[in-house]
Order: sequence, then C-alpha cells, then structure tokens
Amino acid sequence: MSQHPTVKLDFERHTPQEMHDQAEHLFDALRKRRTVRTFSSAPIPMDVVRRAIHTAGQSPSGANKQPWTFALITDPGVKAQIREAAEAEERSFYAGRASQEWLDDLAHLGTDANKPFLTEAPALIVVFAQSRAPDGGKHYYVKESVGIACGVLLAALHMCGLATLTHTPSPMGFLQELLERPDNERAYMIIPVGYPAEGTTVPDIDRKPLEDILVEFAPS
Ligand code: IYR
Repeated sequence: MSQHPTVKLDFERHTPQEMHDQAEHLFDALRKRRTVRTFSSAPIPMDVVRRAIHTAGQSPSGANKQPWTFALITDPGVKAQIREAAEAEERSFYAGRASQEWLDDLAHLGTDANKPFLTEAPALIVVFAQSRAPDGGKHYYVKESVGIACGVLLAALHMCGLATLTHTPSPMGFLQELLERPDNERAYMIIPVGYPAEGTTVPDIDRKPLEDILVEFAPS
C-alpha cells in the first residue's frame, strides 16, 4: 500500500467526435492568438484576469512546488515607473547590447526601445519565478514550471477575449526592486493585458506547418 494519500482522478472520457471537434476548436482559437503591441486603455473585467491567473496556478510544476508569483498592476503610477525602467534597459539593448544578428532577426517585428503598451494596457501581469521557497526550501525545474504556467495564462486570457504580449526587457532586476518582491523571486516575464487598440495591425508572419515541427516514431 502506498503511504501517500490519494483521491480518485476526476477525468471525463469524451467520444472520438467530441475529441475531434475540441481539437479543431482549440486549433482555430489558438492560431488566432497574436502578440499585440498597441492596446486600448479601456477597462477590462479584472475578475476574468484574476480567474485566468488562478487557472495558470493549476499548472504542473516540479514536485508541485508551484514556484510562481503573479503581480497584477493596474495603478497608473506603478505602470509608468515600470515603463520608464524598461525603456531605459531597452535603449541600451537596442543601442549596443544586442548583437547585429539579434537586431536583424527582430527587424521584421518593427520593435524599438519605446514601450507605450506598458502604460496603455489597463493591466500588467509581472510573472515572478521563485528560485527557492520563502522558507528556503528547494524548488525544482523552476524555468520549465513557470514557462508552462505562462503558456496556460496566455491561452486562458486569449480564450476569455483578452489580448496579451510577452515582454521580456533584459535585465529585469528592476521589477523585483520596484514591486518589492523578496530575494527568492526573479521577474520572468511581463504580460500586458487588454483589448487591442482600434485598428491594431500585427506583423504578417506564419507558423510552421505540422510537418516542420513534428517527428513521429510509429510502428511501420
Ligand atoms: N526585449 C526587446 C527585444 C525583443 C526581443 C525578442 I527575442 C522579441 O521577440 C521581441 C523583442 C523588446 O521588447 O523590444
């Protein structure tokens, strides 16, 4: 007998038709998710955002340590401070820290050191990764765990009708200081959330076809 407590798995079997329909529905929905860089300042339902964060918190993590903290910022003064510090880092990135190859790879996105979305989006979620537990206990696979939670969060917000952007000014040390996070936390990603501004355009890019991302090993 196992020594650890268990509960019965809550798992629903779907019919093959339901499975197929759901797979198509998710593909169609998620292929439409695009990174948005121009946000309306219109208010968004914050209970939806909090629920999406709670959904992200259901993600798997190393030893179930759940090594994440989500800072939700709607205060215009704090957003302005984040923008100012992020733009300072980005100016040094674009003016020399980035290699020419990196800048060339970014050229088609049209990004630069100006980050108006950090003040225009009604909400910013700063995701922090906890290198250790607050009591000093060990955490495992922190980057993998927090990456999964961010993916779930982006998908949840998108499925709820909210646009997002994954922003990673580098380095992000200023966020730990500005948001007064403890020493075991490091900023992992900033996710501005809102409705796209009227007339928003996005780069005309493709996603790789399945053949380019899948290798199969099936019985012959
Ligand atoms: N952090 C910079 C640069 C940047 C880097 C990558 I990789 C991108 O996909 C997009 C931007 C910025 O936010 O402008």
